[in-house]
Amino acid sequence: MKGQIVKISSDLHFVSFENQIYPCKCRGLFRKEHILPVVGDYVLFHKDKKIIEEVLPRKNVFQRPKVSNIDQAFLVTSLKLPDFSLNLLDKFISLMEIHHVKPIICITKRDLLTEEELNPIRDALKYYEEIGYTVLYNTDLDLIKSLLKNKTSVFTGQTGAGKSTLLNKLNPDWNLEVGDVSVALGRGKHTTRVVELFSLFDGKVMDTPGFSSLDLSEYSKEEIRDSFVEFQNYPCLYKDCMHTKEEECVVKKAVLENHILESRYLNYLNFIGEDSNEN
Ligand SMILES: Nc1nc2c(ncn2[C@@H]2O[C@H](COP(=O)(O)OP(=O)(O)O)[C@@H](O)[C@H]2O)c(=O)[nH]1
Ligand SMILES: [Mg+2]
Ligand SMILES: [Zn+2]
Repeated sequence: MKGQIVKISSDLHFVSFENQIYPCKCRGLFRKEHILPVVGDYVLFHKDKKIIEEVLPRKNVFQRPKVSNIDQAFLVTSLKLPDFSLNLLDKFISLMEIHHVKPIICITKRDLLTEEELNPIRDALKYYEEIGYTVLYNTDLDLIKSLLKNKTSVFTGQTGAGKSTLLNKLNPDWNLEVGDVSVALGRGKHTTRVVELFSLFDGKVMDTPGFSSLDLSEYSKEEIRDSFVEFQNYPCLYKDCMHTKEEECVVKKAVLENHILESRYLNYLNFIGEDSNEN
């Protein structure tokens, strides 16, 4: 049988298969071969013996939280409290692109901004749509539900952005703890928690604060460059152009001509350590 690990508790691995959960142990061989299953792993398992026999190849794997085979990430991004940050949004997008996870931009707290305040942000978001990303609001519940189908999704974003609120709306049965922003921003509260994939609308989802203390420094400059997907539309003369000090760089030209959003380019420089300014 092929199932997916949805939770791990000491040596019990909870495997989901055809809407049932089977608590399984691993073959003894795993320990010897240093095979460490994580939540999200697709496995071949024996339903009656409750033994996991094989961990299937992973599409991706994250270390913190320890999860694998994530198809898409809802980047829950608040417009206010906490303030909207293109730097943070770009960081999440890069992290997901590097891991081959599809980013979906999910905007929250639209109700806290006036139309006037919203307009410049709307312009920026239009750019993200133009380069291929889905942008939606936390009020688009039917759309979100339809996107969950047959996928393994994570909801990630800053503490206080509204992840738990949204998941509770999608599934009132969960009753996830909704944080008081002022307390939650004080850090350190929900950091250690069991990672679990929940079934929802024919898909699997996870609410995680785990990706929120983001640091791209463990990735190479080339990986970060390639995570800015729209740069690939502007092939530079030098194939390995980093779009920094090179002359005749087509990407830099596109930034100057407003074909590439300037904040994206500046954030790129920021992430590869060529510039210390945030924006
Ligand atoms: N005004 C407004 N408040 C929201 C919205 N979404 C969430 N909140 C509030 O933001 C706070 C943090 O929400 P929570 O879901 O705990 O954020 P999480 O840390 O990302 O899980 C709570 O007080 C929510 O009631 C929204 O769309 N509009
Ligand atoms: Mg939460
Ligand atoms: Zn270039």
